[in-house]
Amino acid sequence: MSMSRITIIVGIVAVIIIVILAVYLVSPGLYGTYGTPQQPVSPTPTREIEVKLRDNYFEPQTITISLNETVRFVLKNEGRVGHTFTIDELGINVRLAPGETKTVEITFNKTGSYTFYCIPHKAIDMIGNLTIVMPAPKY
Ligand SMILES: [Cu+2]
Repeated sequence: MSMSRITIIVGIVAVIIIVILAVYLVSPGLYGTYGTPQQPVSPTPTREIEVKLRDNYFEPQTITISLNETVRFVLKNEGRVGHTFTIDELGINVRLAPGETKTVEITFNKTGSYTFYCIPHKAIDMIGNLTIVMPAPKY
């Protein structure tokens, strides 16, 4: 093998190594050992809960959710007047005309409790309670 051929082979190998290193450094996370994943995982609902809005109460009126659950609330206005599903602390305010159904997804990442209510009927007790609890341990 001539000297010039060895030089060419060494050159090609060097270029390949440089390309591999460049790809590795430019795309951290692809290999799992460098950096952290850059895209947050979009939560998929772990549970669907139907909430009926009637004249003038919620059904159910108490809802218990486990910590870190993502819940899709299916809100159905079965009344003859407009109602809202409102949770001040979470910035949620869904208005529903009679007969209307809407969904809202919420991820609960701290324990505690929230009041949900209907704006026009809060004064006559159209109120419910959401409690977020630690999930039962799995054995
Ligand atoms: Cu109402």
